[in-house]
Amino acid sequence: MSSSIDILIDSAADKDLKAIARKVKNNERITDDECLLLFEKGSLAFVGALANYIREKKHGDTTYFNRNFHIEPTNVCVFSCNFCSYSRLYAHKEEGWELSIDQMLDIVKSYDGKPITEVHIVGGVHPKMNMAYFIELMQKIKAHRPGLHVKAFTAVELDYMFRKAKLSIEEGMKQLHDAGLDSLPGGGAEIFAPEIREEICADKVDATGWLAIHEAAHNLGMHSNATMLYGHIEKFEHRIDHMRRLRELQDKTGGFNTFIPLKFRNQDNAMSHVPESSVTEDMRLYAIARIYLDNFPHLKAYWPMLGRQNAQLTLSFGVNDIDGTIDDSTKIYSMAGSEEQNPAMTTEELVMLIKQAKRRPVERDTLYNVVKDYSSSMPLSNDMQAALN
Ligand code: V47
Ligand code: SF4
Repeated sequence: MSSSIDILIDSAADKDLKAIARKVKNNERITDDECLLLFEKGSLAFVGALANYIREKKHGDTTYFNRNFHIEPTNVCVFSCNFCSYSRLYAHKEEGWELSIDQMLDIVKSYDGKPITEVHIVGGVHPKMNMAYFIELMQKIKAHRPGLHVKAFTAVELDYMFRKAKLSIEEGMKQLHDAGLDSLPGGGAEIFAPEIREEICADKVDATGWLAIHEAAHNLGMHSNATMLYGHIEKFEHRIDHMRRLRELQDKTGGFNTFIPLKFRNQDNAMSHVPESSVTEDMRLYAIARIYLDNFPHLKAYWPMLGRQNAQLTLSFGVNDIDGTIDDSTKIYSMAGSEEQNPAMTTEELVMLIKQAKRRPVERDTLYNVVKDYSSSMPLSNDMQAALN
């Protein structure tokens, strides 16, 4: 009997697409040219089936989520990315917020006794929130709750912090790691190609700097994620260039956990005239990323940005992780016009969302250790059960 991948190989009309399907079957890496071909010629059904084959080979039906909360120390930012709906320039900081260390610690304490495994801390780049400030924050969080995994600071925030403190990347990273920083989120990557970066975020850390910061973290044994802000003015070539640089660093260090494509949202920012990508294009991108990034263990859909239903759909296009049960403390997306104005989902809702897609919900910690398998253990309320049937 033919397997699904054999049927796909046999049915591909284009000989180059057929060759790509064969490579996927044989666990071979696709080239940049082949990736471009997928973007240009691969139908949603074709790339989706290939991505799903890879996803099921790597993870079966398992779909991860985690229980985390976000802290955004400030939305005051010295940079002025054109896609950002969130930051307030330092010159207009009366419109922004700045949390003190005690206020952030109070947020951490508000989760005492709750089964949360991670705090995700990112925000604008405030000129007065420096290394000493964040070292104290890390130390206090760890003193209060040593088992809480601290995933914090984009490479943009770190680059600014280290330069201000006149520290090398290696030294700065070591100081924060020693203070309690466990891993890095994937933000700030946007699109690496300089001609696009110049147009959308000219004044912040460039590709070389972003990659060097993640490499330094990996060399200390820390893990990190990588994002790509897509669906604006970039071309397919720029997406491939971005993913190629990530694939190369991953070959070197193996330190990336997850790739997270972030769909550009166009509300209330300096790029509001740029139309947003269609759902078909979103799904094609997820699928192609799954095929190209063969050395990334996980592919995540960030549901507050995509919306719940589209995030659910990505589970058939290579995605095996839908982030966390975040509460409504994150504003960067709701301010950019994302689907979710108050992004909060209970564990029960997340489990249902995954089960509706006929996948197996598994709660993980930041490093993908299994916390709990919900495939059969969670009794759903009658309403939820009815929605599943
Ligand atoms: O780098 C800002 C993006 C990122 C917009 O590592 C926008 O687990 C779309 O990286 N439209 C920060 N995106 C957030 C981030 C992240 C999120 C969730 C999980 C993880 C992780 C990381 O938000 C920025 C930028 O690419 N962003 N504005 C916008 N208008
Ligand atoms: Fe600042 Fe980040 Fe917004 Fe850029 S995306 S302006 S670095 S908060």
